[in-house]
Amino acid sequence: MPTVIEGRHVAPEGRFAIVVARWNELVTERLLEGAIATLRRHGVDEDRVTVVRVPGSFEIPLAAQRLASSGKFAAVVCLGAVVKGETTHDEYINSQVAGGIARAGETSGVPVAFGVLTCLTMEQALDRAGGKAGNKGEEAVLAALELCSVLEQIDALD
Ligand code: DLZ
Repeated sequence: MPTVIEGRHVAPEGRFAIVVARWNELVTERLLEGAIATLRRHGVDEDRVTVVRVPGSFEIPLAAQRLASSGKFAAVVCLGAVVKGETTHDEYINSQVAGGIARAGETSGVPVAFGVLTCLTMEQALDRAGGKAGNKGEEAVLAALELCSVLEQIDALD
C-alpha cells in the first residue's frame, strides 16, 4: 500500500497573517471578511490573526515574504483584486504577483496562499468576492490550512 498524504482543513497552533491590497477595496474587503470568517469557523480567533494592508497587489509579495520568513506565522494568506483596465498594466502586475507569492512560500517553507483575483471586469471580481462564484478569500484560507496539514504530515514521515 502506498503512503498517501492528504491535507485536512484543521488549523494548526499559532498565528495567521493576511496581506490584503487596498486597491479595489470594495472587492478586497469582502475577500478579507470571507478569509477571517473561514479562519474563525476553523477555530482561529481574531486575536491569532494579523491583517497587513498594502497599497496594491504589486506590493503583496514583499509583505508576504517578510511575514512568512519571520517565523511568527503558521501561514500567510494573500488577498487582492487586479481588474483589467484600458492598458496592459494588469498583465505586469499579475505576472509579478503570482510568481512573488509562490516564491514567498517556497523560500520560507511556510504556506502562502494565493487569493488574488485576476478579472476582466469588476462584475467578475464581485462575483468572486462573496457573489455567485463564491468567495476566493475563503478558498485561500482553506488552501492554506490544507497545506499546513500536508507539510505537518510530510515532516512527521519516518
Ligand atoms: C496601478 C494599479 C492598477 C492600474 N490596477 C490595479 C489593480 O487592478 N489591482 C491592484 O491590486 N493594484 C492595481 N494597481 C496598483 C499596483 O498594484 C501598485 O500598488 C502600484 O503600481 C504602486 O506600486
